Amino acid sequence: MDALSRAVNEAQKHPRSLEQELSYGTAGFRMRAEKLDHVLYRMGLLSVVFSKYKSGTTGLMITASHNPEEDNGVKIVSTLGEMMPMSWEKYATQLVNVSDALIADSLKDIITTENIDMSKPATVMLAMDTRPSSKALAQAATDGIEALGGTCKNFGLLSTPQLHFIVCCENTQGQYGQPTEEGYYQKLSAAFGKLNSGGSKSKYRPQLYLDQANGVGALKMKEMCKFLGDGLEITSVNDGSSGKLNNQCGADFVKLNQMPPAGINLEPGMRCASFDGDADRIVYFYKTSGGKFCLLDGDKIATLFAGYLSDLLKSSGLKLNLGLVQTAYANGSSTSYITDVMKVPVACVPTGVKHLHHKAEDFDIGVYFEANGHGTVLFSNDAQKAILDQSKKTGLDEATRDAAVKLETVMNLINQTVGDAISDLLVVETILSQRDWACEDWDLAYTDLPSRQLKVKVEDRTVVQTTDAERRTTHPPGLQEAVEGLAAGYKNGRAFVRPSGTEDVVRVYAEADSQQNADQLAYEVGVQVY
Ligand code: 16G
Ligand code: ZN
Repeated sequence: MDALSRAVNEAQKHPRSLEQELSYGTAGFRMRAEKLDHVLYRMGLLSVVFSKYKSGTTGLMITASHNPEEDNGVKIVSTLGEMMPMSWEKYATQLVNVSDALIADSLKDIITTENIDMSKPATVMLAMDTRPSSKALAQAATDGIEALGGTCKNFGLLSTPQLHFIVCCENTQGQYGQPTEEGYYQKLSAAFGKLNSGGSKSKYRPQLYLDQANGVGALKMKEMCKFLGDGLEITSVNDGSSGKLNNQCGADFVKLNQMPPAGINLEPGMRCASFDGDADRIVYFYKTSGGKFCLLDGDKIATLFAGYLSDLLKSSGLKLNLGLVQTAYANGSSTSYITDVMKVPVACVPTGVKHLHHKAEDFDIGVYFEANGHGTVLFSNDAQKAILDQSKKTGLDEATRDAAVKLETVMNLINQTVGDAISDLLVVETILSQRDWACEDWDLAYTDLPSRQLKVKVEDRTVVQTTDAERRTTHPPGLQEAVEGLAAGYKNGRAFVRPSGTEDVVRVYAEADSQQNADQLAYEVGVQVY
């Protein structure tokens, strides 16, 4: 039997019972876990075809990130650890929606259009988060991979960024690191150790309270700590031993509710952070001596990173352009601060990591972050080479060389394949330590404008269409004018409306000079959508 017939045959074990049309969205397919069996089988098939197309090992991650424990999802990872290209999303959508009998036709269509040599070998690396449904879904994916003759390397539980990292290492012959979980800990911990070799501090304390969303990040951070030695003392909260995944905890909960997660009795002087369910997002928070809860979100992390890298660039004598990428959700104060004070170019793109990542590639050093805490830094090939050359150059004065070596080491601490909560945590801690800052010092850069997010349930979210990196609507008629009119009524008022890429809702964002005004503006805009 040829591979395509086997793919159809094996599909009997994973029949499509769902009539609903699904689409490969911002973060792959994501929904209630019980609906996903045939989706995973078919994404197993696609990841093999994609591996043959790329002539390299691809990845398949089973997770629904910050969604409730009952959900699950799947994303395909490309050979350098980046997301599957957008041009392939239509194939994923098509393959998932055809009837069981038409699977071979759908695959043939992709193979012909992309001119794929099916005799090439294919390997897919598979990993999953801690959801109870993940294991069975991994079996469905494995069946799909094997039906098309691919080799499945199942890594079991990994954080999403760990899988991206390992796929990248595998396809770059170890240049990026060793393609194993241990290789990940080794690379990051070695860089962290070099950058944090002690010295007395007056404000920075190497103690962190870490809310791990009861997810896979808890297991992986525990492993990482074994490699870090006693450089950083972490108090684990929501480590999965009793609570439910993402329930009253995690980065998304903290960001949306602007309050500490369950399990942390927040007191002034404590530095805290929250991961999301698959450890690709992180936010920090603390309480002022006056008792106010303060969030240090993705925007604050981005400015911390960019400020540090920009200083190192200056001291190292390297002429590389540094830029920052945000989305419409970035707080207006952060954008003004980056532009007016840091004088760093800033770009705005639509929501979703693939858009940010892509835009960040326009810079020698591109820092990208979503306000929700997903982000990383990309160094172009030329930038990497320039940094390595400079750190090895003889005849430089000590301060210049030291800055170049630091840049090189920070580069090794960053998971450039995708936003990574563990890597980002280690970078934040390194910068705070080197600057000898407490959270209050970090937070001084700018003051966030109060903001509010709402979701509105509508019959058909696709009615709302946007332009200008989702900052303006083009449809339905009149909505944009109404939103602008409402925002103009508030000092520093800004609002936008966009259809969610992951849920059947329309999202509203508003900011203004006071919390009350931001709430009011969000409500008024929400009424327009409803
Ligand atoms: C996904 C995206 C995240 C984005 C969020 C928006 C990836 C890996 N993740 O979680 O970046 O912020 O969706 O969701 O791209 P929304 O479209 O429902 O607002
Ligand atoms: Zn996530």
